[in-house]
Amino acid sequence: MTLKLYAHPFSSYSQKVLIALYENGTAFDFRVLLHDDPQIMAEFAALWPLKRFPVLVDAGRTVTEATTIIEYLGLYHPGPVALLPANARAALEVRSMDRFFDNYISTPQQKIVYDSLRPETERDARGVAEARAMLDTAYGWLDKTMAEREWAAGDTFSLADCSAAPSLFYADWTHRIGPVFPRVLAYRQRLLARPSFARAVDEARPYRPLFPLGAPDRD
Ligand SMILES: N[C@@H](CCC(=O)N[C@@H](CS)C(=O)NCC(=O)O)C(=O)O
Repeated sequence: MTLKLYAHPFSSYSQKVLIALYENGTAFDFRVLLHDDPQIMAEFAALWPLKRFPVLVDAGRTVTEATTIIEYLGLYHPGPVALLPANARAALEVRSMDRFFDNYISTPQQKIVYDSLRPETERDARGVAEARAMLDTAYGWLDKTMAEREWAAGDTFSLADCSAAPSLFYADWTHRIGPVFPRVLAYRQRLLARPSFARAVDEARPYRPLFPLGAPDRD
């Protein structure tokens, strides 16, 4: 039975799962969420009324939330690249870094982008300022944390890097990572060079005009 992934190539949380699938060469049916495809949109809405993507369907079982999907793939469809260490103590660091990228990079980044889609009169200037401040604090913490690390949790590419790659990619577009954070910039470049993420970035290129803040002319 083929895995089905309801997702969009330009979406950061979709890319997080795509990286995991590409790392392991896992076959799946990419159900691309396009508003002009009512069939797929209706399937998706029926699966997950909260309408946040990606969503994975495996033999009738629906799995939501990018982190859970990646853990699920590791348990039920493992490939050559284990994205969570078998050792439970080592796995804690991976999970902790995964939460960091979701909560303190992606969440404020999305806040800024979603705010820009609101009518001027409904914008939340204070919330956006707080999101920018959180990103600066998160960049600073990450810059120190990456001093001795190649990947987010140490020497091995993991779930945390699947989270880091799209979150830092779009965070830089939204609230630029300045030269005062050289290790974050270098880590972002390492992620861009990873073939699984490079493929996700390439597949998303046609959608760059959709970026609400205006996509810069660079990766
Ligand atoms: N906590 C969810 C977040 C997923 C998420 O925010 N997905 C975005 C796309 S990157 C989405 O569904 N956006 C649609 C919307 O906000 O209406 C996860 O980890 O999968």
